[in-house]
Amino acid sequence: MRLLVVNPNTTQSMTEKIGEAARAAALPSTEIVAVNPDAGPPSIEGYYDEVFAIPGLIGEMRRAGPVDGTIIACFDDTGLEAARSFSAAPVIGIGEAAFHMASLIAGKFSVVTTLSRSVPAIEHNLVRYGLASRCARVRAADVAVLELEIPGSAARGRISREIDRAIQEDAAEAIVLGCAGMADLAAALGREHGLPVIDGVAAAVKLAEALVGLGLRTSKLGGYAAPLSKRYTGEFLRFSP
Ligand code: 5HY
Repeated sequence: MRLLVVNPNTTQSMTEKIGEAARAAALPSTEIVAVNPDAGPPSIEGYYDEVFAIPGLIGEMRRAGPVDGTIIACFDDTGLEAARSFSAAPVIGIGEAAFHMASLIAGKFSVVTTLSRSVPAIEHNLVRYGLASRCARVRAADVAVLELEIPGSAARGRISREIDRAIQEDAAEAIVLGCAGMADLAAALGREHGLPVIDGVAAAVKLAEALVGLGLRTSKLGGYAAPLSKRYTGEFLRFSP
């Protein structure tokens, strides 16, 4: 099968990291195509960045052509509903994937994300997905997204300390890493802290493989129905359904 993994921000080094994490999790027979848009925010930190990342996300999906599944490699699950409306193949957000995986192995989990401004969107998603009751707390490690791309930065230490707090204060039984840019940290942090630490990229790859393996595709009977044909104007003309 062929899975498209879209990093909706424009930071190539993060896309490469995401692609490596996806390939490490994927079956040998699964082809991973990791991409990011040229235009848009270099990092998504809050609602305003998120909205300007969505055209680029849809543009990469249009450019990729036929795929068996798409993974949105941004922990806010940026543009998830629009992407599911656009594509008949399954579309998985790494946030939703990680929440579901955590709920299968822990009574309750905590999320450790980047900045506090990113917390409300994640809390909102947990409610929308029906998993808020399984999440003890969404925490911010006070790490800017692009700090994760700087070798030797203090980011890993701050994330590790926030995991300690989640274990001590939340009684968290598992940790979900709340940024695609943390994908390379999950295994080591799990060993360091002695509990499951989940990376949403790997979780999304395995869920996509499961859906494709079962022959399940996005239902087009409701909100994910294909967009109605109409002519968009101006710079969005090329997105006309
Ligand atoms: C992400 N932002 O996974 C989110 C994380 C966040 O550019 N990639 C980003 O902080 O919301």
